[in-house]
Amino acid sequence: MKRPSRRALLTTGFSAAGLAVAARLADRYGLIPPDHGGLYGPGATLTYAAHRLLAYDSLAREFPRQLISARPFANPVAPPGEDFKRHQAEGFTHWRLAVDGLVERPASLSLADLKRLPVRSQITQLACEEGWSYIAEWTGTPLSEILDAVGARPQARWVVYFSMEHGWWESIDMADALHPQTLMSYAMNGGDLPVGFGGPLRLRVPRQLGYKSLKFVARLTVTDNLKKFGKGLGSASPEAGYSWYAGI
Ligand SMILES: Nc1nc2c(c(=O)[nH]1)N[C@H]1C(S)=C(S)[C@@H](COP(=O)(O)O)O[C@H]1N2
Ligand SMILES: [Mo]
Repeated sequence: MKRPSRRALLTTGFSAAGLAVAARLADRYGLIPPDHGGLYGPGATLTYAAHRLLAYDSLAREFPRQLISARPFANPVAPPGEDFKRHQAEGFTHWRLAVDGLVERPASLSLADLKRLPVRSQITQLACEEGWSYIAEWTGTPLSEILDAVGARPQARWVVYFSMEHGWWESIDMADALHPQTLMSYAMNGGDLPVGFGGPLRLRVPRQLGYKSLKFVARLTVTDNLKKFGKGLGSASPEAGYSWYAGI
């Protein structure tokens, strides 16, 4: 993807008159979020485009070990279905992460396969849109390593990811997909990732609000077109009234 210059946005400015120009610029550089329609569309576009233009590579804050929350809060999830319970009883040895779409070598990766790829740990904050947050250490495979391993094609623009929990799916752009802090995490605070926190596998996207950090991830699809998924808004969140892009 072609990267626009900082100057292009800065000289446009954020004035009301600038809004239309900014929208045109955003369009030209592919900076339109999938949920750009409707009442909040222009605001969502401006936020997303500004983040990508001004802070494409920015890092989420990482914290010292002593700030790890003693009692992290696990948001309740739907009761697990029979499939999930079976996986849990088997110690997740048959859990697979399917990787498909615009890739050279579609794959089905076990936790052991993932653990053979390069590993990264980081201490970051998970913030829910409802106002609470906690800090924890997450360990896992950078999503970029998975995309490398399967050979993501150059047309790739988004990564769509699906939870085993019904109705939960999300997507991110390549800026977040290839970002060094975006981890397919299988461990938390030094142990296996607990089921309450999304174990065995959770995508941690620390530059965005908690709802983008999907729990129980079982499939990734690389695509150049989000219109093909759900209602075409990029993820389940905008279908429920939350913005697709939740950068912090
Ligand atoms: N599969 C699944 N993923 C999910 C959720 C969920 O209910 N189901 N909740 C999301 C929301 S809204 C938040 S804020 C975080 C909460 O993460 P936590 O349970 O580690 O606090 O997980 C996100 N991922
Ligand atoms: Mo949340």
